[in-house]
Amino acid sequence: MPNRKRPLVVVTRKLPDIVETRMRELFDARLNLDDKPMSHADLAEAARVADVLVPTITDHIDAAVLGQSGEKLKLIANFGNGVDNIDVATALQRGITVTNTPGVLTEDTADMTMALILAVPRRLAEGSTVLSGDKDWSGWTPTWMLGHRIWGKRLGIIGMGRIGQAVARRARAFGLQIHYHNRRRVPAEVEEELEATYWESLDQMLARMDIISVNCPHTPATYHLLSARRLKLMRPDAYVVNTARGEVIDENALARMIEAGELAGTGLDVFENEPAVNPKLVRLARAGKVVLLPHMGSATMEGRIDMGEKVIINIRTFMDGHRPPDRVLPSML
Ligand code: 8YV
Repeated sequence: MPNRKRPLVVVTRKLPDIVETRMRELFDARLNLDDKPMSHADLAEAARVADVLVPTITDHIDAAVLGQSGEKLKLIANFGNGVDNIDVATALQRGITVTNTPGVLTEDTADMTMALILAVPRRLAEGSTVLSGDKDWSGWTPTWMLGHRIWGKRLGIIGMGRIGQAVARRARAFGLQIHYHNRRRVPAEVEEELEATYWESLDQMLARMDIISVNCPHTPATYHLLSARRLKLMRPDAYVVNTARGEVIDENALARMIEAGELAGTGLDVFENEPAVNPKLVRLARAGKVVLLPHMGSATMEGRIDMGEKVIINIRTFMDGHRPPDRVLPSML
């Protein structure tokens, strides 16, 4: 950017080298090379001095942090799709634009969702420990390690946006019948392509599904959408998979019900209080009843580089005086 002052861009976590290098070329980029999570006070200081803040899911950009923001901070370019780590309403009120990185983690997250849909009923994680454990394998028997078939079962997708649709496409190839609940019904051609059945009532869908996949964002409206009451509507032989946000499910109620045999199992990539994981869930994972992953849904090198590219495009466009492509609008919250 010749003859132009480079914006001070504070990046809160370590990003792939290629992304950081490009940021250094384009901006006065303050990087976090040792990847130590920033404290609330560090974030407030970053908001005070930066022109642009690049946070991730691990940074809580709340009203207190935003309250410290200086005159300069005009853009928060989130490195991530979900923006529930940011108090977007307060940011917008303060005239700060917020952007995210949609689209580039759709396929990776859908792959991980499908992996959990397979792993839980087919006992993949449990089986893989048999050969890596201390005991010798006693050999094949006709009645050992029996899971459940997924072909021909019903999958209920909560949140039929980009990721939900990508999950549906994969699931169809595995012989699952697609059902969904969404704020709005998707266009008829999408329903036709996916042979998807729409349920306006989440309660009614839950009671009829073999597997539920959570693919909606965490917003005030979706907090504990799968509440204890709703989980009780599900059949005891049904499974729940979540690669979206932990907050969408009442985790305690879910763990309690699996422990009590009121639900067949769950595969979770996200948790209500990350990085803390409900001890009941950890116990169930040790007993082979649930599959837990440490928020890996979008963790591919390609995906992270694409996310970085999106962040850079959002910052550059904004600095050039245009509307960045991935603005977060109040209607999306
Ligand atoms: C990202 C995610 O890795 O983008 C999202 O919403 O949940 C993740 O998979 C994370 O948000 C990075 O900030």
